[in-house]
Amino acid sequence: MKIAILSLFPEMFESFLNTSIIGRARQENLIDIRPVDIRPYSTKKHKNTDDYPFGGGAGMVMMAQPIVDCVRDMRSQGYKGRCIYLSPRGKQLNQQKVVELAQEEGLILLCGHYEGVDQRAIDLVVDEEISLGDFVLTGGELAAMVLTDAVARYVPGVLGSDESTGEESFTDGLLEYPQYTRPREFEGIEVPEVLLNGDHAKIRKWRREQSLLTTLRVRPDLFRKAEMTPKEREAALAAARQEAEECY
Ligand code: 4G1
Repeated sequence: MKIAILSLFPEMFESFLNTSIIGRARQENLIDIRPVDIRPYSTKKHKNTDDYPFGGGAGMVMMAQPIVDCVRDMRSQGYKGRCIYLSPRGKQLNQQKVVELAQEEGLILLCGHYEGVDQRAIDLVVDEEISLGDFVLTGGELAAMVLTDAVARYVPGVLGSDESTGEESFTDGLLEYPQYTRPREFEGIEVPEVLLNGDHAKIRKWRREQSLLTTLRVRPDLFRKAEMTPKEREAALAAARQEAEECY
């Protein structure tokens, strides 16, 4: 998979690209992630990339010309697939969209800065706008890193057999059960007994119950959609009821 990330601040991607699973996948040539500086594409004398907004208002707008020329140059260099503008105007990213994007041959990600980009660049070269959520960011770079990280995990070979995409319970629409490592006791808090006994059927059952109960407690919207047996559903609801009663 080839991903070009177009930005006015390509240096922001340095540690992301060279660390952990993404760093290893790049070294092994499983993914080609290239941060691309938009500035050299400006035809202005001083390589300006932003200008004042027509109609007035605060801040600056990224000019269409350097962006459009940069995207077209990436196309000529074999960067295929959808061009995505990370933008608060897009639909919110979710795991279904991540899996869909991972099927593309490649991606061109455009990161906005300041007040965003001239609408004509969007009209000319952007296929889709995607948002991380409803909050204010300084730029789209962090959003592009989040999207790239999530998509790269689905590229064959990027995850080791120990890190498969199915293991996270999110695949079944549930949150994860609590995890513990050594020592067995920390600041007076013991690791739950069931995890120490080596009874794997019992451990599986406990983890499933914990996933269901945590999901019900903090994300009732996910709980309602998740697949479970009527027994599991009743047990989680009973445990939550019990907890609620303990408040009195
Ligand atoms: C209006 C958030 C503006 C922000 C309303 C999530 C946010 C890109 C994202 C903004 C950005 C809201 C994102 C805002 C983002 C141009 C440059 C847009 C930065 C910019 C809720 C600033 N997911 N924000 N505007 O944050 O790029 O992808």
